[in-house]
Amino acid sequence: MPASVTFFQTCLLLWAAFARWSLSVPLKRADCPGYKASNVKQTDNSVTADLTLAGSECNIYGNDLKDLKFVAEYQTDSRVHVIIYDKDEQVYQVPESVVPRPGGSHSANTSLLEVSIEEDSFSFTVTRRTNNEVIFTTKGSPIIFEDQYWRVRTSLPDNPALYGLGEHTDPLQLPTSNYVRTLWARDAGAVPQNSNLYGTHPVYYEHRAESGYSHGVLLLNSNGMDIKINNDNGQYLEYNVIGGVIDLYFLGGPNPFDVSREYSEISQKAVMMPYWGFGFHQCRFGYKSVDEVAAVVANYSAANIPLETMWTDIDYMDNYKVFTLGQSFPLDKMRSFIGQLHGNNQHYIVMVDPAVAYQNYEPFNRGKDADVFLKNNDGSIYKGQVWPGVTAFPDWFHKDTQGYWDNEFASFFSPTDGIDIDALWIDMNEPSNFCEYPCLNPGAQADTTGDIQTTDLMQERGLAPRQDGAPHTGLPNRNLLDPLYKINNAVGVLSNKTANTSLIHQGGWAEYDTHNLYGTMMSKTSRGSMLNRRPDKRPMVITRSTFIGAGSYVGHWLGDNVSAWDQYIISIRHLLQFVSFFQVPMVGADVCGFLGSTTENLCARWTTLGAFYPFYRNHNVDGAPPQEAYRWASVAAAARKAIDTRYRLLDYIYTAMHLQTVDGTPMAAPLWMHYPSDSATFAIDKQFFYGPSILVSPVTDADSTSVTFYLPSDIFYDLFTFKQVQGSGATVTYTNVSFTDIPAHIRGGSIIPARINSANTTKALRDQDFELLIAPGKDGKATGTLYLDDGESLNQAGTSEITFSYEGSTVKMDGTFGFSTKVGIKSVTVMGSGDPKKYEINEGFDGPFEHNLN
Ligand SMILES: *[C@@H]1O[C@H](CO)[C@@H](O)[C@H](O)[C@H]1NC(C)=O
Ligand SMILES: *[C@@H]1O[C@H](CO)[C@@H](O)[C@H](O)[C@H]1NC(C)=O
Ligand SMILES: *[C@@H]1O[C@H](CO)[C@@H](O)[C@H](O)[C@H]1NC(C)=O
Ligand SMILES: *[C@@H]1O[C@H](CO)[C@@H](O)[C@H](O)[C@H]1NC(C)=O
Ligand SMILES: *[C@@H]1O[C@H](CO)[C@@H](O)[C@H](O)[C@H]1NC(C)=O
Ligand SMILES: *[C@@H]1O[C@H](CO)[C@@H](O)[C@H](O)[C@H]1NC(C)=O
Ligand SMILES: CC(=O)N[C@H]1CO[C@H](CO)[C@@H](O)[C@@H]1O
Repeated sequence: MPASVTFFQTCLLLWAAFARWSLSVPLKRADCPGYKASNVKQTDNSVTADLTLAGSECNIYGNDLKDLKFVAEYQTDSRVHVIIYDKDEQVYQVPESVVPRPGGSHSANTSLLEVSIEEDSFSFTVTRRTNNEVIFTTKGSPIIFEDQYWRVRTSLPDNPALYGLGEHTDPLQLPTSNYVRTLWARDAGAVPQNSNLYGTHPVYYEHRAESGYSHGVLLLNSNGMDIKINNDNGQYLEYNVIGGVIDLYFLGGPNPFDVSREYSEISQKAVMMPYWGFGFHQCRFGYKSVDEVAAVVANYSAANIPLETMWTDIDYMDNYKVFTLGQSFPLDKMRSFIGQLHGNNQHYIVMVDPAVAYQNYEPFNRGKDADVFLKNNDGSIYKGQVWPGVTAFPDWFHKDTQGYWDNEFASFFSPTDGIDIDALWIDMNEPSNFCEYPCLNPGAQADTTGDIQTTDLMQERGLAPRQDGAPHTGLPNRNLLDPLYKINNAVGVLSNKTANTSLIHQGGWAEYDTHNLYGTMMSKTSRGSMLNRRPDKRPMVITRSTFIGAGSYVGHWLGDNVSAWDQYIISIRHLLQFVSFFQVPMVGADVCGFLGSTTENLCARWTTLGAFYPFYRNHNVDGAPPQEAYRWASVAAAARKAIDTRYRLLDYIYTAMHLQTVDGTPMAAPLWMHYPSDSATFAIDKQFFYGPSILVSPVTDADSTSVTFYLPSDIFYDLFTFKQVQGSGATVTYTNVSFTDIPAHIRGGSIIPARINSANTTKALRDQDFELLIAPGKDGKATGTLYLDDGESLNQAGTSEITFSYEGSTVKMDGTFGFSTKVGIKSVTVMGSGDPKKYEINEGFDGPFEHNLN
């Protein structure tokens, strides 16, 4: 396109923006009229009202909508749904196909929460019935609802303890002054703070110190937004959203874990991962050949460090084209390498990106023929620029995309004559686009040394009728590229470095509205394709971009972090968001750091910390010095020790994950969730609970062997020595933490079923017997659980759900025993104020037992 045309268009756009701006100038924000409620109806389980604009429009960032509907539904004893939407139901709503709604109906009288409204001027308030605590109120801040902007503000108590609103790397307890959380999925290399990152989870948890109760608030909305938290005019939280409806779910708790469980009813329960997925993983970007990948596996073995799973980044592809193999990764060698891994009970994972090279090759041609790529308004395929150069992007809304993806997976990842992967890694699905907006010629910015496509090759079809005007697909005539309200996207305009937001998906959904869903829709489709090729086994899919509900399909690695001490420790708060608040439990950061050069001490420390991430993978960027655990003696020693600990505890954490998949109880949690009445815990995000009972307190300072950490007022026992440590609600300093160690404590009151010995693979681990580690609480009692299954079947033939209890000197096992196994419990170790006492027993997992240890 000639530059002059572009210039002319720019002038037009500027003029149009100016015209709109000048229209809105006379009316100030303070003058927005708000709404007036009428036709208010209260039933046993709902409140409904009609809302009409209460004065002349303020049109601050578009056009005010005149007629709205208000609906509050009591859905369960602890959940209330409040939705404010346009009377004509044109405004975009997150499709049920992506986030199915839980529904439900419950009597208002017996709900934990109560919704009340004021009619003129309209406001709504959610209170907790038991103590009249105001959880959320719009009183004093008129609601603004325009075609491309809406605003809702709730006032909050001073210094509120707020969490969530990810994905971010900011403090776990969110700042309350002058703070903005922008939600707009982006490829955020180096995971900076104060920035929008890969995923969007518009849910916050709030803990009230005074009452000791917690609640949660989900905004079920996928549009770009700024959530402002400030105290410039009283403390408040304010949503500034560029589309969609006001769709809020209030979760009444009352304890913090209840809020997580209540949220899991909306996000859907997290999907269970295979047992082997908890093994130790090695990856890097920059392995140049299958021989090099195989050498890494051999070197792990030679170093006697158990490697469960080997990974390959995009290096395996031919010029980074998905569903191809490069010259140094030929099919025969790949098949024999993978065959060897499988023979040793090890596993293999590769990356797949959504962007398909816009080139004359089969996977592209088949996608073009199936018409499943995102299209411009003129019917041509939308082009961006990703690793292979010019690319097309699958439209996950298209009815045939699942079939297309299934077919590519079935052939490329065929167990009989393709790359027989055990699990999948998906990346770049924000979607990431290297091309800067307006990206008029992605080819020009692409690497021109690779295969170059010519558009002549492409007989593109016209645009299928996609804008079908169905309800909730969005108001017409919006500016989908440059709305007047500018969210604080770290890379500027909405479409920069991602897909053009004016694109329309099949079904009429605008990318403007559905951008934040792209990664989760790819996750769902990819999980489907993995299941299609191997219907009987649990898929493990690890994704970068996530939205509400992603955990019901996939896990998440925390993206492209940096090999730096601050990031090692920040990984904890980044991880806890996902496990504890967003119901995406299978998460972990790249151990030793991804970008830049790690150091021996950092890598050793990170290897010991990573052993307590649900997902434990060492990963490194191309060009950086190698960082496999065997590269330094201290890191190798740290890895052997950390993996030994992790594996002996693997069934304990597998049990915790299983519980999360059943009822939403987070498998890892910050301290405040366990000690909600101890305000000293509210801001702690350098320590965390791994499973219900193990408190991990890593060394936090660079190259240090000392750490000062907090122990709540409770009994703890050192995880390694079993020595009792009385916590007193104060910090404790250890000055003796070698680089192969990490402080960890068992909370009194717990029974941990552990394997007596570790093993070189998780398969061999499953043949090891158990011991019970009993850590009595102040009252001398302890309890624990164990879940057993075959570790990989989608539908289990039989499972065991076992409970342990200890009281006096009696240890009991009870529960259901449907999983048949040869292994059993060989000993019981009871901790106490003196030395731990070990008792030999010999019990199988086929029925209850009771032993008096005296
Ligand atoms: C709920 O409370 C209202 C008014 O207090 C009462 O009329 C109604 O019978 C109650 N409903 C139930 C199910 O208890
Ligand atoms: C594996 O170990 C050998 C011997 O120490 C070393 O020469 C080689 O560079 C290592 N290769 C990789 C990929 O780690
Ligand atoms: C993005 O959308 C705008 C408006 O439709 C259009 O002018 C521009 O060419 C688009 N860019 C691409 C790369 O499709
Ligand atoms: C797009 O992002 C880049 C940074 O990656 C920035 O330099 C550029 O100004 C942005 N362009 C627009 C139009 O916002
Ligand atoms: C480190 O010191 C603490 C207290 O000073 C002690 O309880 C712990 O056992 C020591 N750990 C090691 C590994 O020596
Ligand atoms: C793991 O394999 C190594 C040999 O590679 C062996 O020396 C070691 O004993 C094995 N460890 C376990 C726990 O089986
Ligand atoms: C969370 C965090 O520490 N992010 C940092 C990652 O690295 C980049 C580049 O070094 C920093 O800018 C971020 O602050």
